[in-house]
Amino acid sequence: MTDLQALAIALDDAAANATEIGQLSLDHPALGVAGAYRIARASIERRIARGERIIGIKMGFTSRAKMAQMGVDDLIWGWLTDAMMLVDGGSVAASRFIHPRIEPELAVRLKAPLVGEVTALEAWAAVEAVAPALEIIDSRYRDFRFSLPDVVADNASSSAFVVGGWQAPGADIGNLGMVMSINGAPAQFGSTAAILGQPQRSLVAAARLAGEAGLALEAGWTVLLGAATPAEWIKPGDRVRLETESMPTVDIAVEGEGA
Ligand code: OOG
Ligand code: MG
Repeated sequence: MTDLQALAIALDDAAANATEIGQLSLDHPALGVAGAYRIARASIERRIARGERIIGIKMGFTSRAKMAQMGVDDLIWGWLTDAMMLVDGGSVAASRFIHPRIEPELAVRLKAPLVGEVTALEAWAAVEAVAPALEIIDSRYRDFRFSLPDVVADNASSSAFVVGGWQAPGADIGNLGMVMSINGAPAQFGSTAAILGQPQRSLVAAARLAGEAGLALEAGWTVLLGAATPAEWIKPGDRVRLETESMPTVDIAVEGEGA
């Protein structure tokens, strides 16, 4: 088997320098999903060594639209660090990214740990607050193309995210309309129901997948539940706004040359 640490360094360098690399699976066809999660973990350890802090996880491919767009049909997860978190209403430099895309999501913040097999009711009881969110994904692979082990090793394309105003988890979040606009023009329309039919299921899946990796979702963590629509490309000068039924608006601007 190849040296997983060397692959983790290649991916971490690509992310840190915003430079693309070739798909790992082309040169390492024996790389499986388990090895890929070890690569993701090792690349996050490098971020932690540089002073970043883990603040939660993100779920990927929880909607049919995303699976179809990327040609992958398994749920995946990745790590979130404090350095990925942007300020609602603020901006982010385009130079941080290789070929960024944005997608509408829901985020939850936990008040109690969750681990392994839990029911939706148990999962929801651990939620302190829920919020609309925009996730900026940026695959480190050329042309944004990957296999399942590739994208898992690349920390599920995690790059940046912005969370809107936190709400009490009392309201029914199962079928909230979402409109994501770029520069004032609606680009994607969807519903939170697109997230596994009911976004609470994404939190159940997050607890299960984390448990399989020997981890607990921790109190205080943020979990991104996955995109409700396909992702949209973004470029310098763009301002992206997400309107979610019965929730506050969240928005972010992309700064840089061309703006
Ligand atoms: C992988 C990440 C998928 C989601 O919300 O489904 C994801 C990718 O599409 O590059 O974040
Ligand atoms: Mg996402």
